[in-house]
Amino acid sequence: MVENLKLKSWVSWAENLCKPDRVVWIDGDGLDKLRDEALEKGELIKLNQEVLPGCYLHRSALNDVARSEDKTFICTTNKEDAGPNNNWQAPDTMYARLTPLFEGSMKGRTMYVIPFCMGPVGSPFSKLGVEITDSIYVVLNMNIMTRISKDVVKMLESTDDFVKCLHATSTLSLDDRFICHFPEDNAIWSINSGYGGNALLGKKCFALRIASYQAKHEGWLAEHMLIIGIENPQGEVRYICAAFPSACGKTNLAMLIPPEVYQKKGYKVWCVGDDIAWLRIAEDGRLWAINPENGYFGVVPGTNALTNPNALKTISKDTIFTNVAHNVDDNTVWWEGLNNTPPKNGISWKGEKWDGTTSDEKGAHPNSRFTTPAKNLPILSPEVENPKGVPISAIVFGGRRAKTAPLVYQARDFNHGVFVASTMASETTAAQTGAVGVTRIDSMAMKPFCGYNMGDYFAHWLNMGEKLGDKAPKIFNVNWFRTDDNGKFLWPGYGENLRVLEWILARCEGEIPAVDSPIGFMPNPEDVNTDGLSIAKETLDALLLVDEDLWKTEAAAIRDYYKSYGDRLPKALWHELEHLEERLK
Ligand code: GTP
Ligand code: SPV
Ligand code: MN
Repeated sequence: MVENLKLKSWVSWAENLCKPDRVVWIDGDGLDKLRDEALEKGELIKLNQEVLPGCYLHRSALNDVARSEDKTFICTTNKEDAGPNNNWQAPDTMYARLTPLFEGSMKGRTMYVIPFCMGPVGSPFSKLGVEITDSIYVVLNMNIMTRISKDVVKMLESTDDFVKCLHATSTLSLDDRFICHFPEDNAIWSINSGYGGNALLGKKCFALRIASYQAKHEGWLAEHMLIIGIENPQGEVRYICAAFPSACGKTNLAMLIPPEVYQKKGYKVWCVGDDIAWLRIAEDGRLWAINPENGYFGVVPGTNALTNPNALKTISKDTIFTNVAHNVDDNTVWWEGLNNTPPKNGISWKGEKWDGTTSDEKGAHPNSRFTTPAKNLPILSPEVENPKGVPISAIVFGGRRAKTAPLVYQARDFNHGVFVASTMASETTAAQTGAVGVTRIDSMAMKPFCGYNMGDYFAHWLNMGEKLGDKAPKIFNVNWFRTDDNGKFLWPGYGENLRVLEWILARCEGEIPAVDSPIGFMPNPEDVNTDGLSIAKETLDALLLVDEDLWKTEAAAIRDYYKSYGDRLPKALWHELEHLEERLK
């Protein structure tokens, strides 16, 4: 299908290895036939097309419902280059371990070859990839999440610069499940998982792990960040990037609907991206961002008409639901947090009869997901296809912290911001396998996604700050998840988060003063706009409290964490830590 020799020989090599019955190239056409095949095989269930046009339900294997971090490897020649933040194996060792697993793995099946583009087609920011897979589910999801077209196929005729992504479903055996990255070879090998982040290789594997490695060498940043534009009543749009760990609120913030008082004043929010940002310093010396993706792979539970009406509208058509409950009576879908009326005649994500009352079992898996095209989002930014991207005013970091982190604070300068980001911690969620609710440091929300030693990554961030100079975005930290003594969230969150973003933008414009604290600049409580919000003054005070004892414990944990990077940890960050310890004395 293509004449590019490097691509052709790689595909023939994969064909010889995996031994499929046939090879099919994907250029965006003929997907209806594939969908029909998936329906026939039971890989997809066609939902009620009157209520949910173009929507399908997929149930994954019970052992394959989240990213498997313990099965994820960065394979660099030197172990130190992968860093303490990654599982490591030498490339030769891993190729030798995986080759027999791929051997004949597609016998009796079809091998699909998917050329795809991450980022607007034709943008100098964008990058090409080719995923080989034997899963129709992967093909259909990649078609939503990335740009797939004849134009992309054509682009591959004239370049050898593409990431080689090899995926096989195989037996889904947990023991032989591997998601391996070979950044020195621009290659990814994934086997025995069909789940999102493990199998849709354009997403975390390419757009973060491989791209972060490329970005380090090419002088840009690949980050786990949403991108939103906030339009003020004067019609000016300012863009913010925000990095929160998995299942900590990126999609919800990216699609937020302003509180009524803001709507009346004329505020609008535009979504550029909900999960990944590629950032470069442009000719004007500022930091500009594109969203490399073309759709959203979002957490379903908790999505409803109050929390995220934009998402709800978006997923009412052309959407693949994975691991939600099936309402057999009207052939629709249901999940925890949609409403209080679970189906009477339902089937749970496990494929078992379920009616919401018979057991403690959930109808939808906590990490059940929707895959939906960006073009269906009502507040999609008109800049989303702009090849230059959008200029970034502020970078926000945040996690899920019951205590410790206040609602919002600002870093004193860029280096302090890198310190704040590198030391952010969050409670684990269902987005990765393993225990939920364990607090761990997740630097820049990138710890599971940085394709190289994070000590070097911090140095790269500091270096970018130096290059940006006084044009650098201001850096902030937020926490929507602070709780009271009964474990109840103190902050209403969701659309109301715009109130915090307004403070952030006012700080960027130098419009309001702030209070200096040991951890950074805090808002004066009266500068957090609470018009139209019923929140007690004590609650707001509690949200903004910096508990110095908790922060002393935090500083000690940071010290241990930093030590794990040895001499790869930049000295500037040790200085920042000493400064924090000093101020807490
Ligand atoms: P990934 O797709 O895994 O990267 O997750 P994400 O960061 O996009 O998180 P998402 O927006 O899907 O939110 C995850 C969970 O957090 C959902 O259950 C949301 O309902 C909940 N959530 C999001 N924003 C808020 C908020 O402001 N306050 C509270 N209390 N919960 C929130
Ligand atoms: C995440 O876990 O951060 C996700 C979902 O966005 S996955 O694609 O599985 O990584
Ligand atoms: Mn994510």
